[in-house]
Formats: sequence, structure tokens, C-alpha cells
Amino acid sequence: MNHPHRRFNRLSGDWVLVSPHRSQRPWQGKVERAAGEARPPHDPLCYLCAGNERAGGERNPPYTETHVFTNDFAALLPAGPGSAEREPAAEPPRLLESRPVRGECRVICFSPRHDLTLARMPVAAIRGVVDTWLRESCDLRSRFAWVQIFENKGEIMGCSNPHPHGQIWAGDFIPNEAAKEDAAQKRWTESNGGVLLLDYARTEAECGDRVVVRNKSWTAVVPWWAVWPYEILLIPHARHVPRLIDLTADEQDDLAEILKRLLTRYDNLFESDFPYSMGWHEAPNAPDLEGWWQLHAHFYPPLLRSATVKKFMVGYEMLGEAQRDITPEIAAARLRNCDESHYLEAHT
Ligand code: H2U
Ligand code: ZN
Repeated sequence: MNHPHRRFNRLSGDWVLVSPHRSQRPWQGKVERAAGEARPPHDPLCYLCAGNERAGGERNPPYTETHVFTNDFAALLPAGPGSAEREPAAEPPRLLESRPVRGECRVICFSPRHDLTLARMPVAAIRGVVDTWLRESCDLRSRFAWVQIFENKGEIMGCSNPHPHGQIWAGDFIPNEAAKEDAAQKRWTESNGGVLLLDYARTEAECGDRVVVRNKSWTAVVPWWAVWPYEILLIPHARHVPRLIDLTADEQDDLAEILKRLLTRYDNLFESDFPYSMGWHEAPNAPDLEGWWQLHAHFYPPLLRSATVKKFMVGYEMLGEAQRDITPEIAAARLRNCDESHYLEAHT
């Protein structure tokens, strides 16, 4: 498959253009600064470190594991406008549609240690993050249709602070990406009878070319339809699991273990503090949707060929469709070749 071709994303319904021959082209464009200068374990100026004051004026407690607080600059707010405010004075033109939304945004500090990342945390501490994700999701799902847990990591991704942290945005609506995935998974179940991502994980395990790491519960694969060079789809492969709270204790342990292995490989790939946006897609909060929805996480790293060269989604990709140069098979092979002990930690 060295010729240009398109691949179909079964999960989103989008196509991606693959141009493997193009990865040889010279690069004289923007070179990003390599991330990863040493940080202290506690930074008195960091608004996420334990005991410090946040930008909104509140003070973080002296937390020792994970810590969750309500985002001081939340994109979604619990209360909608009052009825007087909701009624427009004059009917707006039909083409200018809008809807009110309600929601809640939280920040999760993964660790009190300012100098760590998920990849460098011990598996037991990552297990604590998994617990927090489950607990927060369970709480917010009782009130909202969609709970988006995510981590935006690295300056290159627009992350505002290197302290290891993620976010949760919960809202009373199903956002675009979730709606596309819901429709695609439903379509698959209706026409094939199985669960799309379980069938997909089985296909990838049989084929093997795109699998990066696997344990008894989870498969991490550079998906057939990956857009980002080192994109990963993380799926619980052993059974139908719609939501985080449906994971057994064993599956949660296995999740912490596979995250450690996957994220270490990411850092080792370019020997850098590997940036990405990652997040969980659980079944939306409506009982009939759980039948076809399989829990999964996406990892979207922006890096292309080194710690300093980033993939840009511009031009044809903004106007036509996404395109990639290195194939998912080559990306997966490179990640498989990486070590599972972190390059910054002493080898014994
Ligand atoms: P990033 O993932 O982009 O770094 O975002 C961190 C979040 O933390 C961001 O959404 C919030 C910002 O609103 N924040 C607070 O809630 N309190 C603060 O004191 C600073 C940042
Ligand atoms: Zn900090």
C-alpha cells in the first residue's frame, strides 16, 4: 500500500487520505522547541500544586494523591439563563440557530508531584487516577448526558500548565464526535449483530500489524483509519463494556498497567515528554445506547517525525479531508520497537 489511498473510519464515518510516498519530502517549515526541561517536585508559582493559591483565589488542599476541583473558568455552567433572558426580543432568522446548554467542568490533578507525568507515575498511582476517573464519571453521569474526561498534555497542544492534570466537561447534550460514534456503532450492531469495537479489536489482534501493546483486558492499536501519525485507540477487548463504571477491578488494574506501558513507549519514541490530547468515550447517558457502545480512549499526539516537528492540519485537511504520510502500520511498528522502561529512569 505505497500508493495514495483512502481508508474508512468505521467509528466516525469519516474517510482519511493516506499518502505513504510523501513521508520522504524535505522539511524546512516550523520546528517546535523540544519539551521536557527539568521541573521541581513542587513549584510555588503553580496553581495546581498542593497548598497553592489558584488563579480564581481558592487554595488547593495539601493533597497527596489525586485532587479534583471545579474549574474556575468553566466552559459549561450548571445554571442556564433565566426565562426572561432565554426569550429573544424578536424571533432570530431561522438560519441562526442556537440552544442553551448546561454543564459542569472540573480539573483533575493526577499527582501532587509537579515534575511527574502519567507516564512517569508508578502503576499504583495511575490506578488512583483510574479510580478518580470512574468516581467522577459516575457522579456526573447522574446529571448529564455526556461526560467528557480528557487530558491535554504539552505546550504544543495548548496546555496551560505542565503539572500533571486532566479535565472533565460534562454537559446536557451529546457533542459532535460522540454523536458520530454513536450513530456508527448503532449502524454496525443493527447490520452485523456484534459490537463494532469488539469486532474491530478482534480483527486487529488477528492481523497484528497495528497493535502496539496488549494485556489480558486491553488492546492499544494505531487504528486502521488513524489521522494523527501516532494516534492510538485503547479498547477493552475481552467483553462488552459500555462505561468506565462497568470495568471490573481486574480490568481497572489492567488499564493502569497498559497506560504505563503505552505512555512510556510514547515518551521513548522521540525521547521527549510526549504531547497529546487523550480522552474517554463512554456510552452516553441513555440506557438504550449501551447495547452497541464500547468504552474506549483516543490518544491524539501532534508529533510527526521528531519531538520538534508537528503535523499541521491545514489546507486540504481543513477544506477537504484529513491526510497522513507515514502509514498506521509503520507508526505501530515504531511504537512496538520502543522500550517499556522510561528513558529518563536509570536502567538496571
Ligand atoms: P489545560 O488543560 O489547558 O492546562 O487547562 C487547565 C484548566 O485549569 C483550564 O481549563 C483551569 C483552566 O480554566 N484553571 C482553574 O480552574 N483554576 C486556576 O487557578 C487556573 C487554571
Ligand atoms: Zn504544580
